[in-house]
Amino acid sequence: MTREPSVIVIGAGMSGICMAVKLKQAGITDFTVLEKGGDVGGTWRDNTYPGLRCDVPSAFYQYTFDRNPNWSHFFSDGAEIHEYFRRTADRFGIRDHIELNTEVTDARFTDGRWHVRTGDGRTRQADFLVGATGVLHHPVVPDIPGLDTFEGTTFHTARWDHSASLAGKRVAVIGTGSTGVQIVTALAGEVPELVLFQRTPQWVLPVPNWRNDPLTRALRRRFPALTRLEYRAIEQIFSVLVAGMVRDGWQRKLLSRLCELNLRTVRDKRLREALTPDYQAMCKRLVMSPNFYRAVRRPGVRLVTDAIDHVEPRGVVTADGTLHEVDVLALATGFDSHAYLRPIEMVGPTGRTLAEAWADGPKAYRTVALPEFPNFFLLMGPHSPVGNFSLVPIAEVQADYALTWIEAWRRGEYTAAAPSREATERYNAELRAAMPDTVWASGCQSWYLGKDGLPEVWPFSPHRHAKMLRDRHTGEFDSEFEGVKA
Ligand code: N01
Repeated sequence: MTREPSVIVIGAGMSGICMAVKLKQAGITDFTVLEKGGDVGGTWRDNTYPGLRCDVPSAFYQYTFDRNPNWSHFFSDGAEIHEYFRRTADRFGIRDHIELNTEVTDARFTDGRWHVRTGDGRTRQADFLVGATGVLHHPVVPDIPGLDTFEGTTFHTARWDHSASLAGKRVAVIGTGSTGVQIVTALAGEVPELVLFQRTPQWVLPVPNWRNDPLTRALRRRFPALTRLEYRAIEQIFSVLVAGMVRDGWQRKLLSRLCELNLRTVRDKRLREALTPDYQAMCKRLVMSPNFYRAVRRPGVRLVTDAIDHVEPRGVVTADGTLHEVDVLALATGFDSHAYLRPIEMVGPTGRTLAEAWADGPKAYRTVALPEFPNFFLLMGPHSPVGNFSLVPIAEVQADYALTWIEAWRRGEYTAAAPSREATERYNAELRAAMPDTVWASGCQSWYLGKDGLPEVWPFSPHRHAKMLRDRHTGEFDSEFEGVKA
């Protein structure tokens, strides 16, 4: 028996596009991608701040099925990456399957199918649901007293207001994660006054960036094997580095040393002390920048380490009572990395809701599925290997996994399947046991940590994650649910 599955994918960012292309390549025609924004590209559509670049080399931050020989830089900028994802959607003919400005509000599995409701009140049905809503897409606006009284321009960095000209303006940036560092590096010297409010210093790895010259690009176009080789080489290097830096390997020592040497380039003792973290490198996501320390030393740039007390109409007041007058306030304060699918309301056939399932924090089965939510798969789900690694190969591995289940359904091997609670608990217990030894649990605050203080990222090598998902582990799945005929 063969059946034609219907699939709804939520989100047309990097992972949603990946899933859609894979469905199309498998000959599945009945699929729809519901995207709440007005364009594809997810994070690369939302983030347009000055200095935006991917901190993973472009040769490795791309799909294996759509290698681009024309990347302009080793680390390309946000606009170029966004354009790449838009082009992939066009080249693989999935645009017709994408419904933009269509926000999913709730999804229920009843009568053996997913019933997915969108903001316009419509309900669509499908045999499978894939959540590809991304990890970092709910901006966190800090709870700073008086923030709404500021008379200048305020925005979160993921909602950069390009209508507000920065020419001649005094700009404040709150936050020193990858985003804050990139913005400060880009704006130093471009605006008369730039104030960086740093709550916690970051370790910064000075990885250089370079332009891919026309000859290199021509060679890549002429010999596509070169791009494949480059991808594999960077993948190997990243896998070895990430695997060793998560635990206490030589890689962690090497990268820590490079960060320390970078910090030493700051000759001013007081400034260097202010920029010196009191936790291990890589405990927070490592920031990559060859020229951040040069930027903070430029005339017109000021690093403020006093705690922010409140904001008033003219600027930011720190705990020592100083008013830092500014015209623009950019909130580089990060994202709610634990939201995942929420606020979408999901209900499985047993009546269990996603809110109940994740009351103690998001947990999944092998990063990709949830007990009691049959025929549902997650891309970039809880505990995915997102720490300083390319998310693109991870999305591909997870999409391939989902596809193997969809293919098995097509062959009539089952009707509805979800991982068992026991298997999910066993898997999560294994993750929990591995967490205390990871660098993320070595004593710092970061978006990697969950409510329970334990990291919500993959504690092993990315290679092990890929290997784990090569097998469907069918024995760990339940296939009988209320209202579903086997
Ligand atoms: O956010 P973050 P991000 N008062 O959460 C500070 C990816 N990314 O947008 O450290 C004062 O890292 C907070 O301080 P503290 C990448 O995965 C990738 O920078 O909590 N400060 C911190 O300094 C990255 O890891 C690229 O003490 C406050 C900052 O805000 C992830 O996105 C580029 C505050 C938040 O840092 C998130 O990076 C950019 C408050 N009330 C981002 N609240 C690439 O290149 C928060 N902070 C791919």
